[in-house]
Amino acid sequence: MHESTPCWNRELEFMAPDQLRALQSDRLCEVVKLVYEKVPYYRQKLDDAGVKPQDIKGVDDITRLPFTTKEDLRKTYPFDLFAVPMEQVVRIHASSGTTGKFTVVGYTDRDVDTWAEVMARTLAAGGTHRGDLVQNSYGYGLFTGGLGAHYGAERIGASVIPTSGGQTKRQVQILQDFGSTVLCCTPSYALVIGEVGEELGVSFKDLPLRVGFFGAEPWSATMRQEIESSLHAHALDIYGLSEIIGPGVGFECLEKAGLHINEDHFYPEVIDPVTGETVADGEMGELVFTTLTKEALPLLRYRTRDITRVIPEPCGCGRTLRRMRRVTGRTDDMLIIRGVNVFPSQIEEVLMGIEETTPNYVLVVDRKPRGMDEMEVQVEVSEKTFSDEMSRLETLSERIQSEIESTLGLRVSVRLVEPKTLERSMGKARRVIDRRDLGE
Ligand code: DLL
Repeated sequence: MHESTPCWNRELEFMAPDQLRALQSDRLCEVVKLVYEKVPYYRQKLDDAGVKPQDIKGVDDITRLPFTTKEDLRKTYPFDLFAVPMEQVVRIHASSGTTGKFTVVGYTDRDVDTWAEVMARTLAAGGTHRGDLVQNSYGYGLFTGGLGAHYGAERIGASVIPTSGGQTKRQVQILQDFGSTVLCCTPSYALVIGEVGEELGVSFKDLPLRVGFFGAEPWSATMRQEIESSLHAHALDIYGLSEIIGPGVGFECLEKAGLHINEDHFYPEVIDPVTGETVADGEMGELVFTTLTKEALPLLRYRTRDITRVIPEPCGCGRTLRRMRRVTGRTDDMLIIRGVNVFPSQIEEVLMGIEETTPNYVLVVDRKPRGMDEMEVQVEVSEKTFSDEMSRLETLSERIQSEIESTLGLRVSVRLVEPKTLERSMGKARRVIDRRDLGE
């Protein structure tokens, strides 16, 4: 069965676990040496932690290394964590985040090559091959989505259509006229494409589109069903972050049962975000990565702030690369409303379970004059529901309110809005509007 699993690099994706661990150990020793010798900031950090490169003999010693955080990237802004001179940097990307400065990342020739390799694995795992038409609607630019998917598809030898995000009608026209077989974009934009296509009378089931690679923001299992039934194609989750390389850190295979981590290049750990201790195998926590092969921006134990768990059981596809569960939230996405911890994804789950609503919602958080925090859930209802009687809409809004209350233990107000009134995004969707002035 495994011989028939579509894949890009059989040798590395199906490597015996002990061999993989030996490779990771060798590479870890190299990277610690590299940052100690080439990056003064890291040398200082390791000296402060009392660790010398020769103390690290393999991945079992990794917990002796200090963490790297977004704060370290800020302090070294823009280039001071680079381990090579600018003459060897062939590309720079940056992500803006919600607060503060850009996070700037650099790549050598070999880093770009590694990136194409891990993205080729990602796309091949969903069956992409030479001859496929890959419509790449991730944004091209400082964001890593566009060029990351682009190089991966080219590495496979597929034909890339670099549409970038936006101009949705044109996206639908290209999908139809060119007969794109593969689509890459954020899951929220996939829904927008489906919605606009439907308005234009496109019958997706008659199009050759086979599979989509969706990531860059959290989404749920229910959202997968929505996308698959709208676009009539497989919807696979892909994960990554600029600091580590961009997209290509983790990818789903057609089993759709969690994301394989390209762990020969990015060594994963899951920690308790409060204590920093490693959690037991399979427990939820904050994902941490050490880059094992990066040259321009090698990072030790980088705290992603993404919450997930490692799935220790082997996957039905036969790959030995361990899997992680889909990322449902970030430690810093967590809203604290009247003392209750709320992740937007929990509200999304509730909304997705209610048939009369659509996947378009926004959470507006505000602080009342007396200092009480309030959250309003604005959600679009379906056309059919919207034309219902007022009283039925009221019942629906009460039902949503009570389901959220029983799931989260938090009373929120619910505002049902007309279909297609909430802002659509062509990249990462903005789900939370926090009007509280909480300072920095
Ligand atoms: O979003 C890279 C990427 C591009 C991934 C295209 C997948 C597809 P950044 O802009 O640096 O990089 O944002 C990274 O986005 O730490 C997560 O919080 C979130 N994220 C990325 N992929 C997923 C996903 C790109 N599949 C941050 N599920 C990460 C949930 C995701 N969150």
